[in-house]
Amino acid sequence: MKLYGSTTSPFVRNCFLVAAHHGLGESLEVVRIDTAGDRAHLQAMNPLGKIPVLETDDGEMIYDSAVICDYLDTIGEGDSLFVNEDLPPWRIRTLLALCNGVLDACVSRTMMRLRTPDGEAQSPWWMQRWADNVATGVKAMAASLDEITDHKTMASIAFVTTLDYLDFRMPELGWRTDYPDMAAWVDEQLAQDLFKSTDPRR
Ligand SMILES: N[C@@H](CCC(=O)N[C@@H](CS)C(=O)NCC(=O)O)C(=O)O
Repeated sequence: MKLYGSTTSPFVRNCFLVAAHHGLGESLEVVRIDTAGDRAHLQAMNPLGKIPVLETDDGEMIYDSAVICDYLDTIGEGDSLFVNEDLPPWRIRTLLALCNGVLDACVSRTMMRLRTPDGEAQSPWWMQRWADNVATGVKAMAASLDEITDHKTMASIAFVTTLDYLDFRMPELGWRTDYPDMAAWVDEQLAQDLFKSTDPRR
């Protein structure tokens, strides 16, 4: 299998962490792709032009990241990350959607900032809208923290990758000050080898 992506993408990181949980790391070749430069190549695999894309050994292209995570979970050998005695599967998927929505807003904001560094072509309205979406999303994550800390699930993985991405790309948000309990839990998780080896700053 090939996972097309980049080391900075939190969506790719989620997929990689699911694969690693299931002992699929060896059978997964990670192929770096530049979303701006390799656009035609990427669109041929995913018409939406986004990473990650998973190419299965049968040549099937799977996107987006939530679907890739689901797929890897079904072929893996470890305990399912979408099945848990305390959290129904729909709740795990809703919390994953919450995290991915926060990431969508943060990624859009980051792309706008990086592509228009002088700020001239930026839309202040959209920059504010994305910042609001991130803030209300993180507030909802903090309110759900007790649901996810006791078990390793897709939701707990997504909480960590999402909040670490905010530290990386939007440090001015200051979520750690507003939610110290969540920050303490995230730091415990980030000390684990798998999170360390997938740090987007590396
Ligand atoms: N909903 C998608 C989001 C993926 C996404 O936004 N990926 C970004 C990189 S982090 C991307 O490929 N952006 C390129 C573009 O939009 O042109 C998923 O979960 O896979």
